[in-house]
Parts: sequence; structure tokens; C-alpha cells
Amino acid sequence: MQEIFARTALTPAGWQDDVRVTIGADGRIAAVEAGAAPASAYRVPVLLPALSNLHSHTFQRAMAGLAERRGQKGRDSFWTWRQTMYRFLDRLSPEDIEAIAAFAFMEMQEAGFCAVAEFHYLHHQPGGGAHADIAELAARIADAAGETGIGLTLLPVLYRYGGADRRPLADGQLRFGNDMAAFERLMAGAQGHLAHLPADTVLGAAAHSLRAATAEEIRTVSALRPEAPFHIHIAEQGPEVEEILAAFGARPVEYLLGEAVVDRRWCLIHATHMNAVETRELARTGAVAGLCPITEANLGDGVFNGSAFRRAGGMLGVGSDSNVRISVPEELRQLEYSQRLKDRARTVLAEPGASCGRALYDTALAGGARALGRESGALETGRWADLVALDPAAFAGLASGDAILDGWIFAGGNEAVTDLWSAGRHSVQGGRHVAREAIAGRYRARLEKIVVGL
Ligand code: NGQ
Ligand code: ZN
Repeated sequence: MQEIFARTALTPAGWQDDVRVTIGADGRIAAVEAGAAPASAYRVPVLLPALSNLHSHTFQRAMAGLAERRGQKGRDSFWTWRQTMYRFLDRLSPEDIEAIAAFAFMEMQEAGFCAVAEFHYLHHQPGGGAHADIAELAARIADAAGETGIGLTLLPVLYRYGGADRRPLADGQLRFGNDMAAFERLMAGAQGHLAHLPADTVLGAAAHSLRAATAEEIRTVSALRPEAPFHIHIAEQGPEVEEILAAFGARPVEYLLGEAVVDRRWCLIHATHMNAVETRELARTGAVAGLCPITEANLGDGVFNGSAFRRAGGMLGVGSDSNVRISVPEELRQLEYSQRLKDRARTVLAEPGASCGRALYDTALAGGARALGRESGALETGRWADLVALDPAAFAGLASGDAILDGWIFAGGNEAVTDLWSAGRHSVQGGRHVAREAIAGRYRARLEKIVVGL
């Protein structure tokens, strides 16, 4: 049993003072009591349910800041970035991949994320040969999660083709490919590698995109684990929308909704480009729109239609995707600011009279928990003890009510995070991950070798 005492906490009944949270040995919240005495409990100023990060490719963390030089000719774009990313990933060994994943997971926890959906498509050796264990790299991700204590929803990804015209995979993409039989072996292997992780671990599945898998394959993979989350990249780039429209006669979200039974277990990553009908129809399914505001800005993707999706009652959450920068407050801020710039308005994602920070946080809590298939997202008995503690002094902010969230998201940063628990695992203490030194040292040594001659 652990006990935490918070001066103030965000509970299902709203903000309450002098809250004592008891965490059971099973990692779940055993009791939440307001107006309590601190006794010998671990004290924090502010306690919140922690967010789940609904989309990550951890290996891309190691190229953060290394893809910001303009090319010699033409226009830099998502597609030129992708070429750089393919060249980069071709250098990575299983040991590199594990070291980078551990580092990124640690940073996520220090940034306020209790759990992550790892959209795992880097499966094979450079050139495409399978490892002796086809799920070797899934094992590396699992071990990294185990080392850091982050909650893991692992999504092994089916990636079959190089485009909607069904051209074969080429170059860096060769490491991603599996036919359906190999993919099923990979899923079974991944399940084995997750067995030693804690009980909050989830195995879902994914198809990379409409470019990389057929509708038939998407239906097959989504049925492999019928109760678990299923994710797909959907409509990130203008040229991607054009490619799908030309190949299948429908826009990406329109096409997917016509071909598959999309429901609450689905998460559509980068539902960026939707027309009014797609926006309404997607909202109706209960699927989560998985937005990655920092990465989408970094890659020049375009802006999601947030106000319409919200009016239609759509679910959304945030992910750190390329991990170019990992931060809960900055993702939520970028999400809202993109909407303000698009609509030329303020407080776009809040209801009339409501706090914008609170609206962003509540939305991402619910969307993240749903997208990860995780019993999380509230300080409530029975849920996983996914908790984050903040010190509002870090942003010289008020320490009560929704002003905490408005201050943290619009005027603060990661440094306000003092503690974080993932299903009761107290991985961040005093603002630092408990294993930071070892994980950061190993990462730095690996990175120096990876980038030689880049
Ligand atoms: C990815 N990343 O799979 O890592 C993609 C780029 C693609 C983002 N979409 C590659 N941010 O979509 O083909
Ligand atoms: Zn992605």
C-alpha cells in the first residue's frame, strides 16, 4: 500500500482539498478521501490523473533536432523528412532501439505521461531479413517499458505496401514488411514478450495506413484481438488524401468508414484532413481521433477541424508521435493554438464559461485512456493508479482549481511535474525518473555511435 496526500486534487467530483489517495499492491486506486489528514502519507501540492500518450514511434526520438536542416533543392516536406527518417532507422540495431525506447519512455514519464501506445512497425533487420525471433524488436520495446515502469499498450503494425498503388516496399521500408502469416507469428511472439510485464500492459494491433495495407487486410488485423485497441494512420497529408482518392475513389476517412466497422476500440491517428461529413461521421463512431500536435506542426501536416469535431461530440487524445519534443503541456497548448490560428478565435476547445486548460486535459484524459484500452483517466477506486503531481510554483501559478491547468498548459512546462505513478509504479520522484542516470548514459553512448557520418 502507498498513500499520497495532496493539498488539492482533481477528482470525479471536481477539485477537492486535502485528498488522500491509497494505492493497492495491485497498482489500482484503493481509496480516495477528501478532507483527510496527511498522517504519514507522501505529500504533493497538486495531484491529477495522468494522461496516456496515444501515439509514439520511440526510435524517432534519436533523430530529434537532426532533421531540421533545409535540403539543397526544392521544398522540404513531410516526404523529404520521411526519406531522412528511413535512412536514419536503417542504422539502428536492436540494442540501439531498446536504449532509445527506454530514454523516450523515461522522458514521457518526466513530462507527465503515465502510459504510451507504441505504434511498432520497425520489425526486421536492415534489408528486411527477420530476426531469429520475429518479435525480437517487440521484446526490446517491452524490456524498455519494463525498465522505465511506463504503462505499455503495444501495437504491432502490419505494413505491406509502399503506397496505395500497392507498389512493393523499398529501401528503409524493408524493415517493416510482413505477410499475414508472418504478422500472426509476430503477434504471438509479442504476446509472449509482454508476459513478464505488469498487469496493466495491453497488446493491441495496428495497420500502418491505407497506403500500406488493403481494406481486407485492415479488417483481418483488426479482428485478431477483438477486444483490444486497433490503430491506423489515416489522413495526415494533403498528398495522402489525393493518393487515396485517386486509388479508391473516396477520401481516407470516408473510405475507411465504408470498409470497416469502426467503433470505440479504434484510434485514427492524424485525422487531420476531414471534410464536414467525415468529421460528423467519425465523431459518431466513438473512435478516438489521435492528434499529435507537435509532430503535425513539425511536419507541416495541416490543421485538424477541432471545433466541428467537438461540436459533433467526437473523442480525441494526444500523442507524441515522432517524439521531436515530449511534453504534456506543450502538446495540449499546440493543439489549442493551432485551433486559434485556424479559427482566428480564442479558447476554441472549451465550452462557454469553462476553463480551456481543464477542457483540453479532460478531453485528452478520456481519449488517451480509450485509445490505449486502459482503465485509467480518473482518481477513482478500481482504476489504475495513473497519477501525476505538479508544483504550480514552477510556473508561478495559482495553486487551486482550474487555474492550475490553465497555468500549466499555457504558461508552464515539464518542470512542473514532480512525481508520476504508472499503475502505482512511482517512477518520477522530485522531477526526475528514478533510473535517469543509467538510461540517459546508455542512450547518449548509443546516439554518438548512431550519428557518426550522418
Ligand atoms: C511514420 N510518421 O510511420 O513514422 C509516419 C511517417 C508514413 C508520421 N506520420 C511515415 N508522423 O506515414 O508513411
Ligand atoms: Zn505515426
